[in-house]
Amino acid sequence: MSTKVGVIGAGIMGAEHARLLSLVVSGAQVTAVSDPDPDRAAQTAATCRNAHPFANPLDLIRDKSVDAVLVASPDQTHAALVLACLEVEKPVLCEKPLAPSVDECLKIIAREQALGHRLVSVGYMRRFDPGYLEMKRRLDEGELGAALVMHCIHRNVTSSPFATASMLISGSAVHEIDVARFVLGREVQRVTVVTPRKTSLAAIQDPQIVFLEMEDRVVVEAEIFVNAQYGYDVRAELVCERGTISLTPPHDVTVTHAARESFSFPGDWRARFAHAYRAELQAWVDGLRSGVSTGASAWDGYVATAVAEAGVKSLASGQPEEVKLMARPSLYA
Ligand code: ISE
Repeated sequence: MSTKVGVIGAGIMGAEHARLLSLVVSGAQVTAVSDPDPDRAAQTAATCRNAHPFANPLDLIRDKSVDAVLVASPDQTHAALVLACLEVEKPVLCEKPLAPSVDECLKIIAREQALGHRLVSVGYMRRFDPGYLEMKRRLDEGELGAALVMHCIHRNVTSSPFATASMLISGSAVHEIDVARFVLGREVQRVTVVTPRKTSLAAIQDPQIVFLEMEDRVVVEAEIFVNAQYGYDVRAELVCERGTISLTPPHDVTVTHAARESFSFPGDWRARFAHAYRAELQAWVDGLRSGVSTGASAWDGYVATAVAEAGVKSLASGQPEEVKLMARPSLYA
């Protein structure tokens, strides 16, 4: 019997998750799709063989045809929807961020702790990307010595017309924050956001450089540039005591032509992280069946939001900002 999944939100990511769950992931079936736009809900539901469209996500969460929920609605709706899933004790995979504010994340953690078992996963999909996994494996192996510095690049083609300067941190740099914690196995203690000359091609402060001071004085330096024009480009290099580990550009072919060698960049994260999204969903569905939680937990979601909040504060103050975390509850040990 397949796990019956309800997908909330039929925008770019909701439609993509629904497609992957129906056509690529094994052991799952999308039985319900909700979106405030009835046409969008119906369209995505139709791609999932007999899924029912819903207008109200709370009805979807409570419906008997749904065993587990995937939340891919706008960020500000995440906390209420995840809490509604916990209310009826249904597992939920929430797209990043878990919630835009620390207070909302803490409510989720308190509720999950009261239930005494983990039901919440957060869609930080880079944890399933083969490149970052190999980077972590090689670091943990120990041959290269301790990690000292991590250089990251995160470039999008263009940002949405509604983007704000703080969204570079809360929407994009959160991935660097989460993956740095994942690879390095250390927490962030201080965040500083530096604002270089801004591109004339956007109204907001873009690019931004985010410095994360981690435990043991490991430093992560991430360039976030969301109007880079030329393509979606994510890079990382980890500098260790006896060598470096870099992600290699994940293109399938390099073309030589007319005295040039070239390759193409993807247009956005869906193509760049296609493998990661598939692996993340498969691991979630397998975990639901075996009872083992995988991927980023509600705790990881809370930490990423807490660090991002400090980053947004630093963007405004121009100063380094401390990250203060609550003690890690035993549920997330
Ligand atoms: C977007 O929301 C994502 O999550 C992408 O992974 C990220 O690269 C992009 O910058 C965000 O806007």
